Formats: sequence, structure tokens, C-alpha cells
Amino acid sequence: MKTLSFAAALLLAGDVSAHYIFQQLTAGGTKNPVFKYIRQNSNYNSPVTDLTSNDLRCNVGASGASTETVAVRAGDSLTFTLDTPVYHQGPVSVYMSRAPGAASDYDGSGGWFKIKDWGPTFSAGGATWDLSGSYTVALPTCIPDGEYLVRIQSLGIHNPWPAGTPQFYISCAQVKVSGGSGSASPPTVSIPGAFKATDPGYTANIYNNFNSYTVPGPSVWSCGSGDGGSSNPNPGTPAAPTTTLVTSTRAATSTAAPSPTSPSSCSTAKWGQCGGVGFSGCTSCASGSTCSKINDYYSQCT
Ligand SMILES: [Cu+2]
Repeated sequence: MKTLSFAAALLLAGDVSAHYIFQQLTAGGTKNPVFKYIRQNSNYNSPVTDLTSNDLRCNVGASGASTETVAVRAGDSLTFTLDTPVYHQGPVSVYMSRAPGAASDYDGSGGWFKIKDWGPTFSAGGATWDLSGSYTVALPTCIPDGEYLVRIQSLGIHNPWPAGTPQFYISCAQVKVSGGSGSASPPTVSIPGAFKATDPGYTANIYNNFNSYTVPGPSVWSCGSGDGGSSNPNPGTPAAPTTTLVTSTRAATSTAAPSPTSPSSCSTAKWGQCGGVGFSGCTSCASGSTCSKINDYYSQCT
């Protein structure tokens, strides 16, 4: 029975209904209202999981026609802010695609190039992901003037393939770039098509011997890369100062408590991970939230 099996699949996926969505854009120093200049999706804050779907471009039901386009300068910084900080471990990336005309008319079927990755850093046998409530990226200075889609993607790999299915959280902003100094034509990929179920960054199991990672998709392109493509084998980048770092594996804390008045030596913020197979981090939740088991691999402060 089709309906039942779909519901069962959702239950097996073990995800709570509250995920997260990139819903606010800051451009030119102005933080705009929710879904102003960002295409509004119709699936609340749920992920896309079908690697062959056009929804991988800008999310489900995201309409360009009802979205305004913001004027920006080449080199400007854009910040995407979420409703709830990213809490599924995995990389965050930003892509751009030039519209043949108006960004509001563009379906994203053209070429995409990647301008930023936030990958993990590894130390002492543990991976640290840059999980944050907002992500800031600088637009390249050398791209031609024109209208573009700027697409941000969080790829949640917390339920490892193939038992689980990685999740794409996506939003697209519409921008009109002026003041660009160049005519660079970066190498591009198609979406869908850029992500495959054989990509090591898609199939990675963060709970088992996880000590290296390649962010899916093409290499990050920048003006210094030239038009012929870049090689960026380790696109992990240092955290921006405003971000919250979440560590999937932590060293054991000292048993010497600094003070008898602090019985709990750690506290995980709401929506953070507090348990699961292979998890050795803090299992206490900040006051006002409790640790709930989502699946064998993931418990969360809710
Ligand atoms: Cu989720």
C-alpha cells in the first residue's frame, strides 16, 4: 500500500518535523524580512532528498515570479539566516547561476558554479562542523554584471547512506549584480546532476572511522581560479567568528570538577545533538530543552 509505505519510510528516516530553512537575506548591510529576495518554498523547512529532482535547484515550490530581486555590488557580502540554526552534521555550500534575463524568470536550468564550502575540520580523531544560524559569503568581483540566483545548501549526512538518506536544505536568493570588474566564465555543473549517490561526500558515514571528507559538487571557484577550473581537494574552511561550532566527537572532559556547585559540566544548546551511536559529546541539554532520541544515530535537544 503506497501511502502506508511512504509513511513508514518517513518514520524510518527518523526525522522530526522541525528541520530548518534559509529564510532571510542580508544584502548591503540590510537584513531583510523573511523570504524577501529569497524564493519561498512550499515544504516548510523540510529537505529535498531526490537527487534527480529539479527541486534540488531552489527547493520545492520556490517561485521566482513572486520574489523580488535585490541590487548588489560585485564583491558584496550576502548573509543567509535560518529559522533554526543548522543542526544536522554535514557541509554547507553556496552556488551561483547566471540568469539569461531576469532572475525572477529563471528556472535554474543553466550552469551553476560554487563559490563557498563550509566543510569539517578534523582534530584528535573528531570532526567539527561549522553549524550556524547564518552563513556569509562574498560575491566574486570578476563575474559579469547581470542577474543571478545565489543558492545555499546544507547537506545533512546525519543518517548515513545507505541505511539513511542525506538531506538537502536549499534556498535561492535573486540578485542583480553591478560593478563587476570582469567577464569570468567559471566552469559550471547542472543541478540536478551535480550530486550522485556515489559521491564520497554523500555516502560518508560520520560515525565510523570518519577522518577525511570531500564536500560534494564541484570545486570552489574564485576569481583567482581562472576560467579553467580550480583544484581544491580540501575545501573545509575556518569558521567565521560568529558561528557556533558543533563537535561530533569530543575528548573526555576532566573528572576534576572545578566547583561542587556545577554538577553538570556541559550543556548542549536546543536543537544540538545529545546522543546517538558513535556520539561522545555532551549528553546534557540546556535548561528548557530535553534530550530526545530521533533514531539510533541521533538524539537531539528539543
Ligand atoms: Cu532534519
